[in-house]
Amino acid sequence: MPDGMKVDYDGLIPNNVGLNDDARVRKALETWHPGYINWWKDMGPEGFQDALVFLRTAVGVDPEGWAKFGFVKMPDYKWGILLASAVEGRRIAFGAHKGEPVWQEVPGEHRAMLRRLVVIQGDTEPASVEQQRHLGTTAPSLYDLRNLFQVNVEEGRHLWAMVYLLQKYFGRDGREEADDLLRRRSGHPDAARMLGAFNEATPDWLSFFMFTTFTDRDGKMQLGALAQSGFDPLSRTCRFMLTEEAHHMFVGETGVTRVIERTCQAMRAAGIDDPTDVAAVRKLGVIDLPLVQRKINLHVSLTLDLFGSEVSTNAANMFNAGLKGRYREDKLTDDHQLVNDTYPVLRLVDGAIVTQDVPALSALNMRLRDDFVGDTRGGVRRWNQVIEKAAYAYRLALPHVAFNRRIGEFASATADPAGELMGAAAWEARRDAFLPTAEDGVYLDSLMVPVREAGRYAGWIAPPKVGIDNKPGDFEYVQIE
Ligand code: BYC
Ligand code: FE
Ligand code: FE
Repeated sequence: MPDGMKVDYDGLIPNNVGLNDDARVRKALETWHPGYINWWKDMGPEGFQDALVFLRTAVGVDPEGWAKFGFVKMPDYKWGILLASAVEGRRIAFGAHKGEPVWQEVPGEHRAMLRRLVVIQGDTEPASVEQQRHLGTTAPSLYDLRNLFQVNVEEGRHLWAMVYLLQKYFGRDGREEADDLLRRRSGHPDAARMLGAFNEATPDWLSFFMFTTFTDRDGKMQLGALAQSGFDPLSRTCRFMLTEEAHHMFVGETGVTRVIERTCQAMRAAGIDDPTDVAAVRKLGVIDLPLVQRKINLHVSLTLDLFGSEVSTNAANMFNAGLKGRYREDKLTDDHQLVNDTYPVLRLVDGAIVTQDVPALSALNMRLRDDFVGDTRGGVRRWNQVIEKAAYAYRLALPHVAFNRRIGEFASATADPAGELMGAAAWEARRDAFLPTAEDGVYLDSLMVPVREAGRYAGWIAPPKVGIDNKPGDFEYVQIE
């Protein structure tokens, strides 16, 4: 096995970074560990800390079969520190340092910026666990319950990944940042998480599936950009995290697919021809498609905010410094410095949405957001195929990027999901057609009753096509008590 791929499972913290030979960092992490476990027990999945859960654990970083499946109590999960293998002779691929060897230590001139990136990335991971902590009590099946917990333990591992970087490379202030990551809380009035979307509630399973479809996909895009970093330990960490992210988006996208499937089946069986006849559809105990659309509108707009301002000097500085590249920078074929390039950005000018060419370096957030929007289209198309197959004319769509924004160019705009600008009063008057309403919440709550018999599913969601790790339909993914 190539060096750096061996995972040491004997100590408290499984790792392939040679912790056994690094007494200082091992001690720092072992000191941080009890606080993490306390946080997990306080803020992690509520009510299931003693359940045996069928989880995958990373036991290597080679693409083939790194996952080992088995039953484990979540607090005993082996949260490891795993870096993808080093690439021999790797060089910085972009920015002012392009062509120089990658850094194995923090470059002093960029220290503050790099620390901030690692802290922001780290902050989102426990935030999502906190946001999802109540969902276990209403899971629609043991299969879904297990998927929720798999996502949760891996987000916990992503926190470990960033804490390792802080403890190993940032000395005392890194240690303080690592402690603060356990102190902030999603939605807390005085100690909130750093980015907007991570302080929102995830009140029901449809929101969970939307979050993992869209917000975890922001994770994919941001990790993709950080995987290009000239700071090699960050790059290697993110490359391995990306292999886990794929499963999170799978859980989300197939979750929404199964909701739509069930709704279409139930409507057909009841002879309903009009999917917008919400009263009739809700009598069947399934989730109407207009509500699915409103949830898409909400979660997409919250997630678009996570890309920051369209025009951003922070983004330009991070790129120039060689810290954060573009999505798939290594596959792009320009000069990777962008000093003389422009990029088209959507802006709000004199009350109209227009496209303006701006210096490409300042438009990197916009560019990553464009890549994100492109990446989401396949999922929405697959959702629509389910509706089409059931012979309904209804179609789901992504909202326009100007809709319901709090960050960037459109923070002050009031646009509908199609991108039509309107007055604030007109927008307010139509709000309930755009975004989930209090009544929607009450209806969803009424559906969120737990199903805990192996192989059974709540009435609002279809069973999955295949089991996890090819297990049969009646497999008991979570053994409660
Ligand atoms: N909320 O130049 P600007 C994931 C702040 S998800 C609150 O516009 P910049 C995951 C910004 O910090 C991926 N504040 O933006 C998914 C700045 O503040 P300062 C997470 C915001 O800096 C699911 C000011 O506004 N990783 O992994 O270019 C489950 C002006 O900033 C927001 C990352 O995001 C906001 N939405 O870009 C679990 C990667 N947006 O400095 C996990 C690391 C902006 O003036 N982060 N601000 O005080 C970054 O690359 C950048 O910080 C951002 C912002 C892209 C987030
Ligand atoms: Fe993550
Ligand atoms: Fe994730």
